Amino acid sequence: MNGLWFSGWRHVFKLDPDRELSDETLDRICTSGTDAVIVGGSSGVTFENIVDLMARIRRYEVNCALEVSTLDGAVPGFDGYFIPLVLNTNRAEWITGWQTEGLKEYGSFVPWEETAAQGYIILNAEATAAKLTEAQTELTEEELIAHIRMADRLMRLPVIYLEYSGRFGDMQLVKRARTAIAHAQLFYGGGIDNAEKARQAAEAAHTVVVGNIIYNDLDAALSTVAAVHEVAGGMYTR
Ligand code: 1GP
Repeated sequence: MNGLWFSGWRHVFKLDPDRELSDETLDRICTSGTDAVIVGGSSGVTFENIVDLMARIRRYEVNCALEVSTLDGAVPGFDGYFIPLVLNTNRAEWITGWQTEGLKEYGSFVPWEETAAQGYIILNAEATAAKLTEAQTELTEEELIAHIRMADRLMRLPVIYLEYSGRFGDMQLVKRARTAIAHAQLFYGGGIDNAEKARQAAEAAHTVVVGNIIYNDLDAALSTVAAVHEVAGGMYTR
């Protein structure tokens, strides 16, 4: 893989700082055997609710990263930081605009060794992130592959994130996207609500992100950990 701090991650739970999570649920998530917990969300994210959630996760040994998606959401104390760049939007502020604003303010404090850009390609028009960023979600396969090559070959982004948040995506398309990648680590997220979907996603992408189901059916969410690890054990050597 790429030798970066997240390169071994196959299964990730994504927790939304704007949603309630009991101590018991958090305990089961953090001790589930997942490779990491990512804190991130598309709305209602504040410095305070990120700090609160981070402090609770920090009681556990699990890797914990923050997806920084707002200017005041850069909270110190995580193991790693992801900076999303939305690639399939015409709104420049979501590609490099807000990110540059953030660097104007916090650029001297960024822990660069533990910070990585994510090239987001949002493919579900109903996702909050798609609406917020006015993402062009209806991509043909040819257009998707062009975005992949832009991210992977030209921009050399370490992560490409195919985001279907809220809906299970087209795994054949995800697989074809993966085969077009030479360097980046492919994250897939969206609509994984059982072990079978987790298994399919693990066969298609390098890293599988499970979010919403944590809040609706914890046992189903927990079942995705073993499903991904069964598929992913030694599958990718790059
Ligand atoms: C959201 O990709 C993640 O950013 C996971 O999606 O919430 O649909 O599981 P779900």
